[in-house]
Amino acid sequence: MNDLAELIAAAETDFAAAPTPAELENAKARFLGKSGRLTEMLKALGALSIEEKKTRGAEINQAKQRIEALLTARRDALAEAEMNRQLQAEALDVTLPGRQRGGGSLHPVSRTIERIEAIFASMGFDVAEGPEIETDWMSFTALNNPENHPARSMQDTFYVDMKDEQGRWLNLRPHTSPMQVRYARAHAARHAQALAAGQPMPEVRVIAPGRVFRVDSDATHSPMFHQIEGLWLGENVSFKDLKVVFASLVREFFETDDFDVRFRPSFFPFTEPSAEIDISFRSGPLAGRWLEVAGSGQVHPNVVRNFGLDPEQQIGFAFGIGADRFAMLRYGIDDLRLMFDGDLRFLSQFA
Ligand code: 2NL
Repeated sequence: MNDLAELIAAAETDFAAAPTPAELENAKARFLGKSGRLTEMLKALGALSIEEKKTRGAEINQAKQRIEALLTARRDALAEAEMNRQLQAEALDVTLPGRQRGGGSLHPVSRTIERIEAIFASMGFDVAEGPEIETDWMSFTALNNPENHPARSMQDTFYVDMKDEQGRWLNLRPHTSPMQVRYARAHAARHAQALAAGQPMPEVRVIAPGRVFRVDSDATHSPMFHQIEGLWLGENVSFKDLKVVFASLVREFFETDDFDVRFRPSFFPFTEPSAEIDISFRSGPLAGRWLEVAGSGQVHPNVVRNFGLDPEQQIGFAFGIGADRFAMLRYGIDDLRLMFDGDLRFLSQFA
């Protein structure tokens, strides 16, 4: 083998051994670069005679073309290998199932509130929502709470570090009654106009759902929970109407006729007389137990006056139900805390 054949063989081996395009370019330089082996051979031509230059020059050029062809072949091979590697790495299996969009759903308490709103709406009740931070007058005074009533204490009610116009601390409302007060007061003007025009007295028929706050926390009490209060005032609205409204709520909400309702005497500052409302299912998983589901009563005359209405002409009832408790009874949930942990294993069961 002459020196040029050896050089070609060496280039072929070197190019084949270069694993990357960069290393291949280094290998190229060793043969075809400024001081590469082939370039050195061309420089050595100067020492030869004209005849020898011709033949040797032609041979070297042939060898150069051969080495360049080997180089191009190796470049192409490396580029193709790189392309295949990329194709493999970025392979897309178009037969895979699509990515699921995380399907949201209503929280069981929201779902409960929406259903109860719809049931009351079907009985002609408005839905009133409003502020969660309230004045002392709205949360307590308007509702006939005496100045020294324990509900006002820091042990029972959360306060906000800000005072109202009377110089009293604002509170996180402990019930949604303030919204009914706002609603009733806004309608007092309408009553006055109707009376002046000799029209029949418009009724107040409203529910107020929403978050409420009390200093209380264990398996059955959360410092934040949901209440739905109801108020119905008219010329002649009585406990009889309350019983019908409440029985309708229970029938629609729990989708059964098979239950009893009882009123049990109680006390609230804002109603007189007052009653707890208990229900007992005659069948199903909750059968046989009396369940306390609401507080209620005939709205106290002082409260009617604070609405801006005349208790001699406007009479009626109010009630308060725990929306969380309704949700627990309806869905068979035994720990209130599950409701507010935000655990998707629990929540997704209601999707
Ligand atoms: C309870 C007790 C009750 C009311 C709420 C009420 C509202 C106004 C006027 C008079 Cl604006 N009363 N609300 C009345 C009786 C009971 O709730 O323990 N609820 C879970």
